[in-house]
Amino acid sequence: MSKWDNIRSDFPILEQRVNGERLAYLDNAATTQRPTPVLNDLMHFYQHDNANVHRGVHTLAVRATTQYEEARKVVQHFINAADAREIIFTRGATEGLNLVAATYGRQHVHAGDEIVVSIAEHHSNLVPWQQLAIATGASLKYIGLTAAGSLDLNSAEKQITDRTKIVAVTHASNVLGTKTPLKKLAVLAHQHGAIIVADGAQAVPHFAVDVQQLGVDFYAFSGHKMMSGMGIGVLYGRYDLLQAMPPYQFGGEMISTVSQQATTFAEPPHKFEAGTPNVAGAISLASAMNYLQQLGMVNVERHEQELVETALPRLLAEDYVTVYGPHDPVKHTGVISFNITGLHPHDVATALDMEGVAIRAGHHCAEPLMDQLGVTATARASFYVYNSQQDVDQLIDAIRETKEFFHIGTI
Ligand code: C6P
Repeated sequence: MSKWDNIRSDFPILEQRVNGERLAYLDNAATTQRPTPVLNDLMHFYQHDNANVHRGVHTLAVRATTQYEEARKVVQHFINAADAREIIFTRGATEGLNLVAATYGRQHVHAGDEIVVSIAEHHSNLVPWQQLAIATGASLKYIGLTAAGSLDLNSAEKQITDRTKIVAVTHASNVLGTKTPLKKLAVLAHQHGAIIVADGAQAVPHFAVDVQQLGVDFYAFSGHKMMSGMGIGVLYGRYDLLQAMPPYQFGGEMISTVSQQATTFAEPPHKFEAGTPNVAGAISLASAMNYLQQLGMVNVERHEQELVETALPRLLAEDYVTVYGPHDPVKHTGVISFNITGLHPHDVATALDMEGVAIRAGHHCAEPLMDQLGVTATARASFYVYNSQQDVDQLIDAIRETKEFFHIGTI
């Protein structure tokens, strides 16, 4: 047994049996589970320190404010931002991406301009740009994929032009399990005078991300996909860009002065954090990041890689299984999408659930990508730190049992 197998005991939720079976939780791309240290930190905040932030001078208010701002610094170091003021707490990746579209986008994108996304985008990094294009008269262009499902740099070179104002791409696909060559795209975008916005929802939880080294202008991700409480996320933005942007929402916390007819706004990040923030969420995110740092992000990536190295060939060996995305485990993150011939993915997910295996089925909020793949939906298994080879075995066994049950290939 390796130290990775012991990690499972940090996650109380995984102790339960589902439909009488050991729980193999393989829906981590949708949301992850929380370890005891994160649950304890959440409980501790509500039992000892709960108060609103940036408002009160009483002891609890000072404690809550200190912890909230300390959490911002933990996030800053986790993604190597140059300054804690570049970290905006949001509800999640979705809100961060909407924020950029509604502020920077509205300010800089005009009729005749171009916004470039990839065909592999989650709706959260597509619909805000599509709606911005509709509202401004800009055009929305798509970077295509290679045959193996990776982002096609040749296509990017064609699509990004001097008319491009914003390039918005995912750092890692929630369907194909591919990583985007973000650094190269950032160089390309900047050569054409565009900014680059990255969706890191499936990246930051799984491998080391350094926003300065990547050269991105904005980078959004969600805490719940990396073991924090729900409803907390992060938007990283280059400070000079944040300073020049209009606010996203208006209200308490984000102002400097307010008179009857006019308001001046606070400096970033508070300019973008109107209203009472998710203080407990931010604290739990810092706690989850500390937990991940103790494991080491290089080790987290390697652990998931090892699981994919066994799971992927075993899935490919089943001739009634179609795997989407690269067939080379080295090119894969811990996300594997597949279908079973003759079965709807929802039936696959239901059948696997009977064996205690939790996977997701559906279009994964990536309908244009589904169209490109020629399917309406896929099944998807996604790994995280607490998964083990036992989960891989349980997945493969459950798929084989599903095949037997539905007489796949024998009718
Ligand atoms: N993908 C999935 O099962 P939020 O909902 O804001 O936390 O994250 C949105 C999001 C943005 N980008 C990518 C690449 C994502 O995968 C997600 C969330 C989940 O694939 C739920 S649809």
